[in-house]
Amino acid sequence: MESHTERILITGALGQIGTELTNRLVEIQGADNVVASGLDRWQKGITSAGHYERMDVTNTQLVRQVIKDYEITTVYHLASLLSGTSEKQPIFAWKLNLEPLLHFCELAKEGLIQKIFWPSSIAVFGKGIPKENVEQDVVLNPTTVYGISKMAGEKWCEYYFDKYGVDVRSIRYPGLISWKTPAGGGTTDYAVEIFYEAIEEGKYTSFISENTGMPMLYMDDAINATLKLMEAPKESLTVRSSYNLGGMSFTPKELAEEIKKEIPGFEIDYKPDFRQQIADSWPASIDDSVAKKDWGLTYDFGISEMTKDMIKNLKVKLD
Ligand code: AKB
Repeated sequence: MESHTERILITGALGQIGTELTNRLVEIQGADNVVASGLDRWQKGITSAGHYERMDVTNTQLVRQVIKDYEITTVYHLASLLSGTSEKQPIFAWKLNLEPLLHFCELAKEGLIQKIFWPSSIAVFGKGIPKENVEQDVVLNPTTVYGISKMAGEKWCEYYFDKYGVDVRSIRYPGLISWKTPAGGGTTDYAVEIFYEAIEEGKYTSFISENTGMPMLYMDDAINATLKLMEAPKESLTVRSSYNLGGMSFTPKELAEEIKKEIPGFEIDYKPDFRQQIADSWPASIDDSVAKKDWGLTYDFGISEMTKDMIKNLKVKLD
């Protein structure tokens, strides 16, 4: 493991992953070494990071200045539009999901930063790819704007590593589930919303049909995996596009059964919307053996541990 003080910039720091990743990075590196950034105005308690920059990540001049001012060594570039929102704003999604990544790669090429983390997604796989246990190296065939942007981003990461030795690392996240921050604009968001509605209303209408399986990951496991990948020695990494991460796989019906064990009487019905088509083009389960072998990926949460933890914490939060 490489253990030294880093100066970290997080983009999208107020988002679903960003909020929790920022807290963990503050614990590890100290608040003064962590700069959170996002589009919101600064307000007290906005983040646990020692610094906050209100920054549009497509503003290349400002980004360069922030990196210089804070002597940033490592960037966690999380700002992105998710799958549902990307379908509604395709051109903007392409711009936001791709251009800042290229800019960070350029800054690393110049030697201004040393390491970049960039999230990809299971959305890269797409139509015609086996549904179950999708391997690391299958041909990618995304049919969504989001998937296309993530596939292109992966290729750019690989290109900058091969050509210029830029140390950019990436994970293909499945759906992420957390009680601390709401999801926003994704196809897998039903698996977060369902918990809020189960606790507050005792029922939920799912926008994904009952037997559609998708891979999911509890946020604690997602953060641990991200930090593990970033701490791994360079030489152990064999994938420079993006690592598969399987987490757990379940359908809305299976999740509802699990919730009923904790909230008897919980009811679910199904009204699939445009996101069903997106889900239909994604895999149901993922083979993540390469990540396990290269950098020791492990998980603590399966569907029942996750469900119990979500309900326990959300009940307190929503009280
Ligand atoms: C989404 O649903 O868009 C995201 C993802 C799987 O990348 N959660």
